[in-house]
Amino acid sequence: MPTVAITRGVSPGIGACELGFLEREPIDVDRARAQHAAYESVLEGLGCRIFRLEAEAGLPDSVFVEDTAVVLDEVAIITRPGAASRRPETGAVAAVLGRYRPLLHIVAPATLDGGDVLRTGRRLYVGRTARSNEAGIAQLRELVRAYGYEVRPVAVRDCLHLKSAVSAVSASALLLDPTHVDPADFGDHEVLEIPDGESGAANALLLGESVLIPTGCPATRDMLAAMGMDVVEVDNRELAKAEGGLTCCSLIVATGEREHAV
Ligand code: CIR
Repeated sequence: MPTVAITRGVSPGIGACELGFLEREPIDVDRARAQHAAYESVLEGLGCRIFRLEAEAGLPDSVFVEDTAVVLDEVAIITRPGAASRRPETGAVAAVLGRYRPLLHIVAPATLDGGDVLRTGRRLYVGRTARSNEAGIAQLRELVRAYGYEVRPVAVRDCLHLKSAVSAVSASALLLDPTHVDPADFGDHEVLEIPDGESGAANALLLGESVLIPTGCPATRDMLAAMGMDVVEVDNRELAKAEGGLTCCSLIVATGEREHAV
């Protein structure tokens, strides 16, 4: 199926990004841009058409487009990010997503970050984090109910987003860091715990039959490869200093043949 990956250029202001759990360290914008471009090339190589939004100097975190929307088969939900500085990011993303899906919106006082929403089939796991509040979870539940999706809140400990700690690596398997989420919350899935010391690998991006994981996680790579998965390593070290992972930098949209009128 034709697939679009919506991305956004790395802001020259990325050094002023929001941080939840990391100490601030300098980010080399040129290196971040080179790594981001390589990431886009990987997506392109795996069959995505890249729709790259312009970098925004005044929106330090705008490269992390995942947080601005939840894309489902039938609709897309434009979020209201938990960090106030990130709320102006949604407009440009909504303008593009509106071509492909009818849009629904999370509204105040609710907050929700797309990084807190993990979809498996017709179920949406939603992380309870500093970024996604109870009103956000409740609004999401109401918005998607008509489309047959069930929303399941999940506790997240000591990390930014749910998907920092658990992500899908196949239609049935989840890759998970048990220091941040409880494997029992995902009991009816095959749960693969990340090898010791490779916490960053818990944020993997499944694209078709391929799984993107960050470089520097050889035990995870070997574990997934031994299960027959096509594993692609992507160097994301510069944006990782801004607490961004591989899912964060794109919104993957299966487009079918039709586009909606804008
Ligand atoms: C933030 O704190 O919002 C950004 N510095 C990082 C966002 C990463 N996004 C994600 O995990 N989905």
